[in-house]
Amino acid sequence: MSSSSKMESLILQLHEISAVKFGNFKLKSGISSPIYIDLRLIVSYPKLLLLIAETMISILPPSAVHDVICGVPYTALPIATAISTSFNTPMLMRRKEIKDYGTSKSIEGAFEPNQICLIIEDLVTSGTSVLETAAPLRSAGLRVKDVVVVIDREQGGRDNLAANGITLHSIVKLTDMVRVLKAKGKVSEETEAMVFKFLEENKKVAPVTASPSPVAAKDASVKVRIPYGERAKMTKNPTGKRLFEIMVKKESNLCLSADVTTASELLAIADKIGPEICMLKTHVDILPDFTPDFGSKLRSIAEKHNFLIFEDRKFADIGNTVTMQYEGGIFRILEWADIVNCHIISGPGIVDGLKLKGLPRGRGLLLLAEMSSVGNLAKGDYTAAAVKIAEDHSDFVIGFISVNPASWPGGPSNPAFIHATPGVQLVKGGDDLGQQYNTPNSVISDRGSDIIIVGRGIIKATNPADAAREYRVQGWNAYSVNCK
Ligand code: 5BU
Repeated sequence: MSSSSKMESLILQLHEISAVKFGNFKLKSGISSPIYIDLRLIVSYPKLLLLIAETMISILPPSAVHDVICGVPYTALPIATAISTSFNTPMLMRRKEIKDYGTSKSIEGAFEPNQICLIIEDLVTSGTSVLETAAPLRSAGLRVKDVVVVIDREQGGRDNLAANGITLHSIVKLTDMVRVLKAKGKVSEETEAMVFKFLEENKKVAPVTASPSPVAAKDASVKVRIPYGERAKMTKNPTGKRLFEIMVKKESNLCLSADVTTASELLAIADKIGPEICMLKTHVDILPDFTPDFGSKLRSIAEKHNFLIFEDRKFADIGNTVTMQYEGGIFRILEWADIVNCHIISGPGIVDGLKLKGLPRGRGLLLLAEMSSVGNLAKGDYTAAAVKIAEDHSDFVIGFISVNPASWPGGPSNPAFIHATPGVQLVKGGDDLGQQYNTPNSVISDRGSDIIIVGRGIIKATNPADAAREYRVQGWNAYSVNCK
């Protein structure tokens, strides 16, 4: 059989088992599509599964060499398994959920650093799922250069993947598939025209996460970000500017929340994770072994690795009191923290107070516009008041602690302001005390934030340095795919 008749036979078989459906379907990205492809069904047709596996490998150019393969969970797992057994190529598995017991590994299977891993996927729309699998593979030291898929929906995936250094190979493009089905009398001319029109109108689907917020889903195809480097030029505050610049230089929008139990552990983890982060967040009042030289020690580590220090002090009192709390006491926060944050519950006087001390030193302030915990009251008018206060003090306020800035009326506000979001882990969830977690991609891509703040996701990982790298890569990918 020639390769084109093999392709036709494969397309017809997929149609035969109803893996290709025509109608009106809502896609993961939120858009409605006249065609839907469900390759989960192929597990019931072993011969077809094998044919797909063999065809995938046969279409690869010689440049797509690889040592191991990894399927994107879950639909592509059986395809990857079939390829692995047919071609005797070792397989890896990426966990979608990372356990917090046992080894906590996100990649299962044996591999060596620098080995090349070919990603196997059933179908590509925007390429998000492929990127979500590539990130932990790369974090684990593997090289990812190619992905092979059964169907390319031709909706931007190729470009989004190329922007992340991954070449897309597909058995069949959606337009070719519909053309073959039309030629074989399986779909009408009207259906064909409808699918082509849909593809024409939806050429570019921005990457989204598995559970996009309604706002993000609605706007998924039009999301474009202003690069951090451009925003560095818009901010009036020197610390805000430096933060954007560090993010660009280190390709990191990761802030480590160093919630360890001693100052010596904190300094050790700051040194270890320093290369991965743009900012390190402290709660200095939880450290029993705090000594007056803590600040200078931390600052020298921050200089060594080029990150900023953010003391998550959450000031809340009247202006006069916070000036003393900021500068004085045992901790002398003003001496060593580049950035602090405050509630606005007491009104704008708190910002005046902090500014009095902080601005002459070039420090910056984040306003608590939202919080990550269940049932918190920072929303609606409160959030809007934070935005207003920030605008009135844009020389000192560098941005916000936010949770979903994309949902704010008018979007994430003036691009000079930065959004930092706590409550981030690799899987959505929460703890027993009200913390709520979203994924790096959902926080940066769907919710329009700029910085992910990660605590236990890194601190409690078996290998915090590996975990930090994974968060950095995921956070950065989520930013860069929408940044043109
Ligand atoms: P976690 O281990 O990633 O859950 O830690 C989150 C950190 O962010 C922790 O230090 C909190 O005090 C901090 N945090 C938060 O979780 N939610 C908020 O709304 C604010 C800060 Br503000």
